[in-house]
Amino acid sequence: MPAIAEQLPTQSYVELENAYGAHNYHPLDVVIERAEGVWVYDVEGKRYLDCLASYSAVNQGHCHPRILQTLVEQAHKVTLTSRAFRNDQLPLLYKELHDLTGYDMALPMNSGAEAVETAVKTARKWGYTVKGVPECHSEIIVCANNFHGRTITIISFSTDEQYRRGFGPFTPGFKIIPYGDSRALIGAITSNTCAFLVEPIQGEAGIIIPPDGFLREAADICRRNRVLLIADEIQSGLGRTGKLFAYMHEGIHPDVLIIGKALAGGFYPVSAVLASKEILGVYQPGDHGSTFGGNPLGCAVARTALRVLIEEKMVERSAELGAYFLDRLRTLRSSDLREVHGRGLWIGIEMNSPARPYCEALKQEGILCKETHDRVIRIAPPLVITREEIDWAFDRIKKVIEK
Ligand code: IF1
Repeated sequence: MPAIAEQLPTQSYVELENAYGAHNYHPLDVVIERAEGVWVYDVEGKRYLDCLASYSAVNQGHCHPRILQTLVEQAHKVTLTSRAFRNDQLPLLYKELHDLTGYDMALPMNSGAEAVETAVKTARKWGYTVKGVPECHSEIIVCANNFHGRTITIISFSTDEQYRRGFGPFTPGFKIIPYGDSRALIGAITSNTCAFLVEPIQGEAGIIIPPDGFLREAADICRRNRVLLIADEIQSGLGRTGKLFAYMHEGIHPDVLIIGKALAGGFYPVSAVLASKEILGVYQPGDHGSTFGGNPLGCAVARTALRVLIEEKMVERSAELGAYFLDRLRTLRSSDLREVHGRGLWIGIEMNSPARPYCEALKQEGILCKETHDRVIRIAPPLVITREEIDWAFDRIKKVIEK
């Protein structure tokens, strides 16, 4: 194995990966060795502007120095206590999350999928113990084209055949309605409905923004029917759309909020479910847990990642620079270009043909981005991107799209 700093050529890493790793991904052939802010560097020394930001997990920019310092300092002190004992970071993270979001309580986990699972468990238990749904009859409503993660329960309510094929049997108890359709939501609710789980903007589906007012109507419908509104803001949250959370564009307050990804600035997997005392109060000691959830290293990192996001005005940057980027991208002209849409620094360039060749061409130009749902080039750089870097990116995107 090569020592650090003595690199193999790209192709050697690709071959190793193909030989010894499961092929559950088809990544671009760029082997990243280090990164800083919006820039990543490959093993050949080539520099790229990162327009994916690890699916919004590095909103604060790669290797943010303040978060890095916290990671190192906390790693020298204590990293893991398990929840059998208390640690001095988790209570502070709880309080800071409360102060930042207004939610009473939080339940910490690690990956996004675990937090979604936790929200589903919470909604079911709330349904049985508070709402009075007969045991094992819980129903949860979700949307078509959702993406909430990869566990068996979560793929049980996916509408993407590839995510489900070969993985059954599935978890029952979910109903699927079209995204953005409040009449369908009303129609799907029964006395056994515990929750409506929704992405305020659908990421994987192609950065799909629902019709204006949909979330407000959904919140209203849920409240009138005693159904919990659960917002999955794992990807849309923490500044990506130009607000702290995407639900804020509609002035609502979901009953349950799921966060992850940028919560720890890309240094560490930290996720959480936030809700009121009435809702998270359903848990008794022993009901649910995780070895790593709430560990002091993750909590310390998350505390600084949140502080950096707020103090360095990244949410405001996302709103302002996202609008600027979107305006510029809307001037693109090509017969293959269908539509440019987005909110904050989360922009989809929808083509009439597969987006993958465009992503390959952009890589040649020094921009890394990832297609989604075949025909959408998604642009989601770290929120620390500057106007000059957007101009730099735009020139290259223009060259590739208008070629
Ligand atoms: C992969 C997509 C993005 C998410 C929302 C929960 C999760 C995710 C709204 C689960 C995760 C990731 C997973 C990653 C690719 C990526 C993705 F294209 F698949 F949909 F971001 F757009 N809710 N999204 O977006 O969080 O368990 O992964 O921490 O390769 O599966 P996780």
